[in-house]
Amino acid sequence: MGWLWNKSHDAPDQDKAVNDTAQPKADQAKAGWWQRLKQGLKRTSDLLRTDIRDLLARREGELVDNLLDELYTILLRTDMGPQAARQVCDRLAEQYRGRLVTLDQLLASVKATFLDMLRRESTQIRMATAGPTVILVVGVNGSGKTTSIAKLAYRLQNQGYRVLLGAGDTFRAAAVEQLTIWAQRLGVPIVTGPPGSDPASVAHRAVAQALQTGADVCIVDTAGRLQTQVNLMEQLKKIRRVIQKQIPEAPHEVLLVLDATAGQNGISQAQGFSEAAGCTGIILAKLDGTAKGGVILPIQQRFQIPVKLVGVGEKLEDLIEFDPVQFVEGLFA
Ligand SMILES: Nc1nc2c(ncn2[C@@H]2O[C@H](COP(=O)(O)OP(=O)(O)OP(=O)(O)O)[C@@H](O)[C@H]2O)c(=O)[nH]1
Ligand SMILES: [Mg+2]
Repeated sequence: MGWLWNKSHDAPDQDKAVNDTAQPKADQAKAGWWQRLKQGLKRTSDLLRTDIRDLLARREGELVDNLLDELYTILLRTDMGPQAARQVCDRLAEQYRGRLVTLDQLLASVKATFLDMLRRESTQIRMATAGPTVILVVGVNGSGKTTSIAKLAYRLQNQGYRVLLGAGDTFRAAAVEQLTIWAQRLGVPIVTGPPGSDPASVAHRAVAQALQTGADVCIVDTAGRLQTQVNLMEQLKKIRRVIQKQIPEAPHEVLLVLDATAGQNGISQAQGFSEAAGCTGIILAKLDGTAKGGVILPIQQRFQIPVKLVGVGEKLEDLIEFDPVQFVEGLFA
């Protein structure tokens, strides 16, 4: 196994739009990446910045001790959960008890607490050292699996990998069609099966074709399901077994797609799912559709697996790697 997915960006040291065609490509990519993250987190950052600034303006001249209750309520609105919000307030109390605090000081303290809470793990996709890398994508209905697969395929393609898709959601005819359209747009091969056919058979044929054609990555879509649907969870296990028979160390990744707009309840549900399906990483989709970007904190606390990618829009470019430092910057940008 290797960790071949190199990071393609550094800190977003500047915020300005890139329009200079003479600027090196890497700088443009970096700025584009930062703009997308910032845009994706805009709803959350608007809430955080505006509400915290308003709080300080309204309560000007008051000691930090008197602001903490209201700050706690603001933080909760981003869905970061009581534990994280309390930690933020505790740190502020420790640092500034009995004193006044400026907006900059307060934001710096909040950011520092967030950073302490976010785990630093490898967000790189685990790639096979030889032969195709198989990535299975799972999650509840409508969480963003199929769209994330298209975006992931696009990302990998741009990194020079030859990608093949497996339409393992045979449950709905429209699902095969949806992935086929993406495959055509991306110009990548796709393996499909008739509606209602066994998804494990599609997965098998997809991996077989990847092996035969020398594809680098085979990404397999699956139908949405709940952890409580025992048959469907068994079906996932069968898909895994079939893949493993062809390539013993595969699937190299089982990515769980979570819908950021589903809030904390959705996250709790998905925890059991993740364990039952043997997930290895999380894609947090639809961050752009919510002011609840703080949900990343409870996700990191509850799941034993890393958030690897975040979805910040519906376009192919809108899937970016999760980087805690940049993420926290984006929350307050
Ligand atoms: N704004 C936004 N929309 C997204 C994102 N990811 C997915 N979507 C949208 O969410 C909807 C559901 O996405 P799908 O990819 O079809 O979800 P799915 O998990 O495959 O759904 P099922 O196959 O029905 O379980 C679509 O309208 C997507 O365009 C994202 O990061 N941002
Ligand atoms: Mg789908």
